[in-house]
Order: sequence, then C-alpha cells, then structure tokens
Amino acid sequence: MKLGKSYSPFLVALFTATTVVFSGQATAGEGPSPALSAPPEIPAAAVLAHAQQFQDIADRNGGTRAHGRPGYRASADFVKSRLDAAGFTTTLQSFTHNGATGWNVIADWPGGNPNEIVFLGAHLDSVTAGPGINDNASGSAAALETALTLARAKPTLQKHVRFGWWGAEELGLIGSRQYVNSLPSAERSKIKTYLNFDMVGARNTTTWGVYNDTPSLQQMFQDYFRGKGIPSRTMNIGGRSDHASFKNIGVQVSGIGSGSDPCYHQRCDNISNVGSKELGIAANAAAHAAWTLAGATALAAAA
Ligand code: DPN
Ligand code: ZN
Repeated sequence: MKLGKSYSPFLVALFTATTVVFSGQATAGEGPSPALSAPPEIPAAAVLAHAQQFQDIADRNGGTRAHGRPGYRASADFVKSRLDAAGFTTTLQSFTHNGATGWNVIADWPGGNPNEIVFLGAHLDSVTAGPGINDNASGSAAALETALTLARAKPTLQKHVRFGWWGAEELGLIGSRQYVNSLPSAERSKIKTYLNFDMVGARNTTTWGVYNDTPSLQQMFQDYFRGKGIPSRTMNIGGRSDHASFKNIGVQVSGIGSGSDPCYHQRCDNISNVGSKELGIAANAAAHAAWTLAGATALAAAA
C-alpha cells in the first residue's frame, strides 16, 4: 500500500486493519458486506433434553421407535411440533415400506437464496431391538436443537437452510432415498450441501469422526474441532447412512460421528448410552457448519 507522508502511523494502521477485515468481502459499489457471524453456544442440556424425549417416546411405545411402530410416528410428531412452534415451514412426507407407512420430517427456515440450499439431516428411526438413543436420537436431537437455535438467533442468511429427519434408514436408507427420488431435477440441483448426523452421542467419545466424502467440508469440520481443542479423525462410512442418498444425486456431502458403541443396535442403546457433553459438541459443530455454509451474518444485508 502506498500512502502519502502526511498520514500518521496510527491512521495507516487503522486503514490497514480495516482493509484486512473486509478484504475479499467488499463488492464494488455496495460497500463492505457485514461480517460473518458465529452461532450462539448451544447448551448440552438442551440437546440431552431432546434425547430424553425420544427415550420417553420409546418407553411409552413398547421400547422402540422403529419404522412401522407407533414410537416412530410419535418421534416424527414430536420433532414437527417443536419446529412448527419455532416458525419453520414443515412437511411430513409419507412413504410405504414393508407394508407400513413411514414419514420424513422436512423443515425449511424461511430466508436465504432458495436456489442455494444447505441441508442438515439425521435419521429418526431406531431398530426394533431398542429405543435407538445414540443411533439415532443423538443426531435427531442435535439437528433439532440446531434448527431451534437458528430460529431464535435469526441471522441474515445468504443461502437457504433446510433440515430433514429420515424414516426407515435402518431398513436401507429408505426415507432419504424416497425424498431425493421425489424431487424434480430442478429442485435437486438447488441442494448445494448435505450434512449427516448419525450416532453423535456415544459416551466417552474422545476423537470425532468426520466423513471424508468432500474434502472442503471435511476440512471445515476438522478446523472447527481443532479450534475447540477436540481431536478428530477421518471417518469413512461409505454409503451406510442417509448422506448416500444425496451423494448419489451429485450433492456435496459430509457429516460427523462419535462412532459406534457396545450397545449398537441393542436394547441397551438407551439414554444412559449417550453423554451430554458429546451431544453438545455435536450440536455446536452442526450449528457452526450451518452458519458458515449458509453465510450467516449478524447485520441485515444491503438491499
Ligand atoms: N448408524 C448406522 C446405522 O444406522 O445402522 C450407520 C452408521 C455406521 C453410521 C457407522 C455411522 C457410522
Ligand atoms: Zn444410524
């Protein structure tokens, strides 16, 4: 930078600092864009409370939240009612599998460019053997609290944010595949990113898994964890969860996981199988991703 001799060192420093802050964000003629904002810290207890709701639902419904069982529909109704109350536009998308009706819960947060969608999702069904609290009340709870936090914080968003809770994942990714198959190609191409949250609450998790499907998204999560002093590792789960349905239609996908546990697909995958700390870490990572990828800003964007 070339400045005349008449500028004091203080002004030079100020000007330089200002330039650094806004470099790369300013658009000619419009002045600087508002700075990207970070989400508020999500309390772990809020996520644990949702996981407890799923446990209670299982307890009231024969100990399971599996596809075709009343505990599944109760889980979908619970998620939908919380989202409706928070101001989301929600849809229960029904499908039939193995002679039983299943549902996906889809929730759109009004705002952001509708042609560029950042999508966060988790499967809502358990296996029949148990209540499925790590697999996957944990991801369902983390996504739900991320959505409710977005609704409370109301940042200005460059991209549109959508959430999905999938039915019948345990029977072969049925709900998420049904969802993408139902989308016309013009709607599919609007989805820029899909992030999956499946098994994110295992107690005593020390090292977090990050799906390696998309390097830039993997990097985003790894950088986030590193900044928090939390160890992470590459997690290659192939096509074993709902991100596969999106990857198959060309969407950039990633996700995080605490990994499996001794109660995986067992009756003992109950509320004692998850840790509040882990649930909090997962929800805060999800919120970081949503705010970052959707370009959340604290100030209203210029018209
Ligand atoms: N949560 C597993 C299931 O739904 O059965 C799939 C999975 C395996 C996801 C390993 C993440 C890691
Ligand atoms: Zn799962």
